[in-house]
Amino acid sequence: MGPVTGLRVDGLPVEVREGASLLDAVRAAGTELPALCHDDRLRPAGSCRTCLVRADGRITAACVTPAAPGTDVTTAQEDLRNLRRDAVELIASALPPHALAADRRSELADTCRTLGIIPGTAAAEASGDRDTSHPYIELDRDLCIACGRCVRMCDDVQGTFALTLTGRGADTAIAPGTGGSWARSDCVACGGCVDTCPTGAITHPGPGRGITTAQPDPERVRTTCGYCGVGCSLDVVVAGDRVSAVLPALDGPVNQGHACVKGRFSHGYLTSGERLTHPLVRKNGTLEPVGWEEALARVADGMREAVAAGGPDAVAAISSARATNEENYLVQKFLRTVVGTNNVDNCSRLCHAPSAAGLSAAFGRAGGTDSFDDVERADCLLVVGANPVEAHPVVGARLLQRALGGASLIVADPREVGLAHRADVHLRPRPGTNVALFHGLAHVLVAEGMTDPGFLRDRAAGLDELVGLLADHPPARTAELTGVPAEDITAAARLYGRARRPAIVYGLGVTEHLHGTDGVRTLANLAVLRGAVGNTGRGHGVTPLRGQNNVQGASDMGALPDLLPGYGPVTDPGARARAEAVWGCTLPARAGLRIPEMFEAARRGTLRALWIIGEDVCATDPNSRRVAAALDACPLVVVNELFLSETARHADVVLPVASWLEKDGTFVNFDRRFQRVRTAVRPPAAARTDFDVVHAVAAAMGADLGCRTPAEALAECGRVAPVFAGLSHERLDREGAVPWPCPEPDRPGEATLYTDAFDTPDGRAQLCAAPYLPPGESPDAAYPLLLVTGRRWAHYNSGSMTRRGGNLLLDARDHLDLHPQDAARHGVRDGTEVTVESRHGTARLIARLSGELSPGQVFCAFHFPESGVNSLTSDHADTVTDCPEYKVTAVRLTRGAG
Ligand SMILES: Nc1nc2c(c(=O)[nH]1)N[C@H]1C(S)=C(S)[C@@H](COP(=O)(O)OP(=O)(O)OC[C@H]3O[C@@H](n4cnc5c(=O)[nH]c(N)nc54)[C@H](O)[C@@H]3O)O[C@H]1N2
Ligand SMILES: Nc1nc2c(c(=O)[nH]1)N[C@H]1C(S)=C(S)[C@@H](COP(=O)(O)OP(=O)(O)OC[C@H]3O[C@@H](n4cnc5c(=O)[nH]c(N)nc54)[C@H](O)[C@@H]3O)O[C@H]1N2
Ligand code: SF4
Ligand code: FES
Ligand SMILES: [Mo]
Repeated sequence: MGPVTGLRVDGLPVEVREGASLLDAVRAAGTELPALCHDDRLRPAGSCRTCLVRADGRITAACVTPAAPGTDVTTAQEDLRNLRRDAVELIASALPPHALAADRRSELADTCRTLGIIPGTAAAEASGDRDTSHPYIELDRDLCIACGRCVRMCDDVQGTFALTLTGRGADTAIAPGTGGSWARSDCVACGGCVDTCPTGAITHPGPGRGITTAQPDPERVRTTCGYCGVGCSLDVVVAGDRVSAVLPALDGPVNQGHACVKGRFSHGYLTSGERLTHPLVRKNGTLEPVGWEEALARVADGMREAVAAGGPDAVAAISSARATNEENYLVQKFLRTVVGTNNVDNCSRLCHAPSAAGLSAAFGRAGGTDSFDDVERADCLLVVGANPVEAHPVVGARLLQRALGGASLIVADPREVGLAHRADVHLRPRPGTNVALFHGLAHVLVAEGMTDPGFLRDRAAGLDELVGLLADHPPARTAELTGVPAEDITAAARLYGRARRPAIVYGLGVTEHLHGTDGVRTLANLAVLRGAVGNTGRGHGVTPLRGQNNVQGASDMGALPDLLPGYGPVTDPGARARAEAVWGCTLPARAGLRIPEMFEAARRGTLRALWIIGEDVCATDPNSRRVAAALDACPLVVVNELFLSETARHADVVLPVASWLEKDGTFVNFDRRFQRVRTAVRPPAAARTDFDVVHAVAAAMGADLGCRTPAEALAECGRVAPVFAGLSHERLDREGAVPWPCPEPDRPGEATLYTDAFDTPDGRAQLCAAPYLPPGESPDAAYPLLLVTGRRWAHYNSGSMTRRGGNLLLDARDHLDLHPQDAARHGVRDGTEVTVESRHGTARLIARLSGELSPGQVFCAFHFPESGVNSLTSDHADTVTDCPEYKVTAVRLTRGAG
C-alpha cells in the first residue's frame, strides 16, 4: 500500500499511510488535537466531536475522516478552536468536580488543562455509584462519558465482550454486561479498558491510578513480560523503586498495545512478605538464614564432594525457562566447563520437547516455522490442543479477532475451550488420540485431492509410506479411534485443504502425551501435504505456542543434555570443537541426563548434587511423591528461588534470586523473537540475579566463567552458535525484536523459515508415517474417569507468583471441572469437596459442573500445589523426549475430603 500524498495541514505538507485518517495526518504534522473518543488501537467512533478540523473548507471530525490525497486541512482557526473547546467543556460539565480535581491523572483532565478549561466546569452532582469489587479494576460511573472506548477495547481487541453501555441520555454509563459486580463479570482483567478510558471512570486502584499509555510519564522501563511465551512488550512505571503501573507498549511487536492480567497486574509477588531475602542452608534438619559466603561455600563443597564420589556426572542442573537467555547460557557453560558434564536440562522437557524433536525431524529446526504476524494473515486457522484464550491471552485475542474477521477456524480440543465457541468446526478427540485424528484429516486431504503435488514432488519426502498408512485411516475408522464424528473430520479437512493460506497453531494438548513427538510430526504432515510451509505463499506453517516466557530461549542457549547452544549435538565433534575453541577446554561428548533421568539417578544414588534453578519440580513434575523422594535421596540439593517453594523445602541450600522485573538480559518468545529484558526495580535485600549467582558459584569452585555482563554472555553465545551471531543487546535496544536464525549483525533475522530448502539432511520436509498407538493410561473399572490437566487464565503454573497478589481474589481455589452427568452419578454438586485418586496419588479439589467437558472426562489445573494434582499424574512420558503424559490420567472420584 502506497502512502497518501499531497496533504497539507495548516499549510505544512504531510504524508501518511494508506487508510490513515485526518487525525493521523494532523498528528503527523506535529499538531495535537483533543480526541476523547479515539484510541489508535480501535475503530474510530466519531462521537465526541472534540477533534474537529476543516478539510477543504468543510468542518469534520478528524478521527473518522479518511485522509484523501491532496486534502487541505486546517486546525488553527479561532472558530475551530472554540468548537473543540466547547465540545470538551460540554463533556466536562456533565461530570462531578472530582473529574477535574488537581490530582486527577486522565486524558480528559490533561486536555482541560491544555485548553484552559477550569476545574469548576465539572460541577454535576456525584451519585457515588462505584464498583470496587475487583482487585485490579475500579469503576466510578460518575466519570463515564459514554465514549465507548472500553467497550470497543473489550470487543474488538480482547474479544471478551464483557462490557456494555447502560442507561439513557446523559445517564448512559458503562457496566459489566452480566449486570452484577465487576468481580463476578466475564472480565479477564486484560486491563485494556483501564488503559483506554480517557476520564478515569475505569482505573487501576493504587499508586498507578490514572497512569495509562496516553500519560506522559517519564519514568518508564521497557521490558518483556516474564510470564508466558507470547513475549508482550511492557512499559514499567516506577516510583521509589516500586512498580506503580505496568503498561502494554503500543509499539510492542507481538502485543501492539495489549496485554493480559499477568503481565499487566500480577506483580504483587515482588513485594510479598514471603519473598526470599537471604540464603538458607540446612542445619540439623532446618533451613536457616546465612550469608552468601557460607551458602556458596556449602554449594561448592557439596559439588566437589559429589564429583569426588561419582565423577562429574554425579552433578546435574535444571535450568530455568523463567530466567534469561544469558542466565541459561551461563548455567550450561558452568556444567559443561567447570563440572565437566552434560547433565543440564530445562522445563522444555515437560512442555514442548516433543515440538523441538518433532519440528526438527520434520523441517530441520526446533522452533515454529513462521512468524505470528503471518499466522494472523491466514484465512484458515487450525488450533490444536491449545487454549490460547487462557494460556496465551494476547495471541488468543488476536486469533479470535482473525476468526471474527472472516478466517475459518477449526479447533481440536476435547474441551469446549474459549476459541471453540467461535469455531466453524470443533473436533473433540478423546485425549491421547491425536495421531489418529491427524491421520484421519490427512486421509481426506489425500483422498479428495487437496494436496500440493508440486510441493510434494520437489520439497517433501516420505509420501508413499504415508499414503500407504493413511489407507487405514478413513473418516469412519478415525471416528472409532478418536470419538470425533466422521463428518466433522471431513468438514475440518476440507476447510484446511481448500483454504488459500491455512496456518496451524498448537499447544500441550499435542505434546504432553505418550506419543507427543509423533503427534507433532503427524500434525506437521498436514502442512506438508498442503504445501503450506516453507514460504510458498500457500499457508503459514506450524507454530507451537511455547509456554514459559523463555522456554524457547533456555533450549536455544543449550540448557539441554544433548545439545550445545544453537542446537549443535554434544555428540558431534564439529559442534563441540566450535564451543571448545570459545570456552578454552575440552567438553564431555556423552549426552547428559534428562530431568526424569536425573530423579531416577538420585533415587539410585548415582546423582549426588542437583542444582534446581527456578522450577518447582515437587509441584509441577509428574508423580510428585517420587520427585520428592529423589530430592531427599540426593546429598546436595541447591535451589535458586523467589519463594520457599515445595521444592525449596526439600533443598539443602536455597539461594534467593531476582525475578524478571529485577534483572537485565533477553528472552526468546514463542515465534523465535529475541527481546530485551530490563531492570525496573531492585531485588529485595540480599537476593541476586541468577546470572550473578552462577558466577558466584563458579568462583567458589575456583573458576571464572568470563562474560561479566549479560550483554557479553549473549555476544559469546553468538560465537559458539552461528545462528545467534547477528544478535546483541545493542542491536535489540535499537531494533526492539529480532528473530533467529540471525547469523549477521547487519541482516534481518529469519521470521519465516525454509524459504529455499528445509534444514533436514536432504533439504526436504519429512512426512511421518507413525502408526497410531493408544495413550499410556485408559479409564477402567477401578479408575473410570479420564483426567486432563492444563491451565486457567488467572494463575500461572505452580502459582508461586500469581497466588501472591490480587489474582487470588479472581480465582481462589483449585477446581475439578466435570460434566453434570458424571456429577450426578457421583452425587456431587457445584462446590462439593471431592477427592480424586489415581494409581499414583491423591488430590483434593472443589467440584465445578461444566458443559465444557465430555462425559467421562474431568479437568483440573495445577496452580495450587497443596491440592496435590501432580501426585496424580503418572511417569508415562513421550517415548522420544520423556515429556510427561500430563494430559491423560485414569482417576476415580469420591465425595468429601477423603
Ligand atoms: N494463565 C496461564 N497461562 C499460561 C500458563 C499458566 O499456567 N497459566 N502456563 C504457560 C505454559 S508453561 C505453557 S506450556 C502454556 C500452555 O498452553 P496450552 O498448551 O494452551 O495449555 P494447556 O491448558 O495445558 O493445554 C491445552 C489444551 O490441550 C487440550 N488437550 C488435552 N489433551 C488433548 C488431546 O489429546 N488432543 C487435543 N487436541 N487436545 C488436548 C486441553 O483440553 C487443553 O485445553 O501456557 C503458558 N501460559
Ligand atoms: N499436571 C500438570 N503439570 C504440569 C503441566 C500440565 O499441563 N499439567 N505443565 C507442565 C509445564 S508445560 C511446565 S512449563 C511446568 C512449569 O513448572 P515450573 O517451571 O515448576 O513452574 P513455574 O511456576 O513457572 O516456575 C517455577 C518456579 O520458578 C520461580 N521463578 C520465577 N522466576 C524466576 C527466576 O527468574 N529465577 C529463578 N531462579 N526462579 C524463578 C517461581 O517462583 C516458581 O517457583 O509445569 C508442568 N507441569
Ligand atoms: S499474554 Fe503472556 S506475555 Fe503477554 S502479558 Fe500476558 S503473560 Fe505476559
Ligand atoms: S475523537 Fe474524533 S469524534 Fe471523538
Ligand atoms: Mo510449559
